[in-house]
Parts: sequence; C-alpha cells; structure tokens
Amino acid sequence: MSGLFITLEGPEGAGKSTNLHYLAEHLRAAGCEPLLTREPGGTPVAEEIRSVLLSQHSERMDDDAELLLVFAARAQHLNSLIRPQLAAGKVVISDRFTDATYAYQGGGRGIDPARIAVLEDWVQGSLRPDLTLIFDLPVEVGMARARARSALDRFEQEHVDFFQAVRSTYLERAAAFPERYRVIDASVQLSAVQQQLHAVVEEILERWHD
Ligand code: Z5A
Repeated sequence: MSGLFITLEGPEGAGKSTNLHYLAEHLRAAGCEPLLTREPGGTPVAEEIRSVLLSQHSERMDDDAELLLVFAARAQHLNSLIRPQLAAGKVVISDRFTDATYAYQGGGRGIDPARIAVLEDWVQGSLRPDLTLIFDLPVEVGMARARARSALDRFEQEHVDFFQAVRSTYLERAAAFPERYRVIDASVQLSAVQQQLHAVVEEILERWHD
C-alpha cells in the first residue's frame, strides 16, 4: 500500500462530516486530492447495507446481525474502493471505519471486542488506518447538535448510556494506541475545532510526501 488511510471518528454530532470537508479543502490547496468516503457505505452495495443498518424495522435488529452487516458493508467498501485507491497512492479519508464498530457494537451493544477483532482480521487482513482523528465531546452536546440538525436514525434513538459507552470506548482506544490516534476537542466552536486541525493537515502532507 503506498497511499495514506485516514479515518474520522467520534460520537454522533461531533462534527466529523463538517470537518472532513475542511480537511479536504486544505489538502487540495496543497496539491493533494483526497478520496472522501464514509462507513457504513461508500459504494452502491455498501450504501444499500447502510440503509438497512440505519432504518427502523418492524422487529428489533439482532446485535450479531448488525455486526455482520457492518463488516459486510466494510468488505465491499474495502475491496472495491479503498484498497485500489490506496494502491494507486491516494490519500483516502473515511468518515468512520472499524473504530466505530468497537465503539458502537462493542461499547454500545456490549459485544466482546475479541469477536470484533476476529472479523477485523478476516475482512481487513493487516490493513489498519494510518491515522485516526477522534472528535470528542460530551455526549449531551453531540446529541443536541444531531437533534437540531435532522430526523434521528436507528442509532441516534439510543439512550445517553449507550453514547457514554461509545465515547468511553473511543477514548480508551486512543489512550491504548496513542501513535495512531489524535483526539480533537470537538466541544468548542467550529473555528476552534478547525484550528486544531492545522497540525493534522501538516502531518498528513508530510507523511504523504514521504
Ligand atoms: N456505525 C456503527 O454502529 N458501526 C460501525 O462500524 C460504523 C457506523 C462504521 C451512521 O454514522 C451510524 O452508523 C452511526 C454509527 C453507526 N450512528 N450514530 N450515531 P454517520 O457517521 O453517518 O452518522 P453520525 O455519527 O450520526 O454522524 P452525524 O450525526 O452526521 O455527526 P457528524 O458527522 O459527526 O457531525 P456533523 O454533521 O458535521 O455536525 C452535526 C451538526 O453540528 C451540524 O449541524 C453542524 O453544523 C454542527 N456542528 C459541527 N461542529 C460544530 C461545532 N464545533 N459547534 C457547533 N455546531 C457544530
């Protein structure tokens, strides 16, 4: 793999989508044209799986079914989009990836992370993001932002405890593997969040040039 794989993570309403575009603008200004994508989704088949995952259904979705759908979408996304782009030397930025599975299906739903790791190894082999930005903020602030923005999807209807577990899992992962993660304080006003991203843009450009 000669490209660079960057992922953006955080609880709902953290500002990932907003800041994905900000990062991309600054990379483009420096001559780097990143591929922007998201999970679940990113390709036509994976987007169909996304809509199953985010919609309400007449029965409760089983936790294992949810986990396997997340990885089914990821296999499609990786093999038909991300791996070829990385092989072509591109910077790929994904709004969420497998850290979200550890946070939502592991922390939120309570699935044993060892089971998630088995699927991670199966679907991804040795591929892991080069850099992961965690947009961190108090759960109530993120929930209020998401609620003010649009109708709530299936995940967004979860309770505060679910999102507390999601946030804690992200922070535990960042503390365990500090070389891969950068934690961004996303609770402050947008300009102050974006100020923190300048160092990240520099780091991406340096690593891309190497
Ligand atoms: N999911 C999963 O369970 N397992 C997995 O493995 C994966 C995903 C990959 C879809 O994700 C769901 O899939 C997600 C987890 C699950 N569910 N949840 N919750 P998604 O990324 O598509 O949806 P999301 O997490 O709900 O993202 P979001 O709510 O769209 O949040 P965001 O992208 O982080 O935020 P935003 O859209 O950029 O900003 C939200 C609003 O806040 C918007 O009006 C902004 O203008 C505003 N905003 C942003 N920054 C600020 C600041 N700094 N101050 C004030 N207002 C701000």
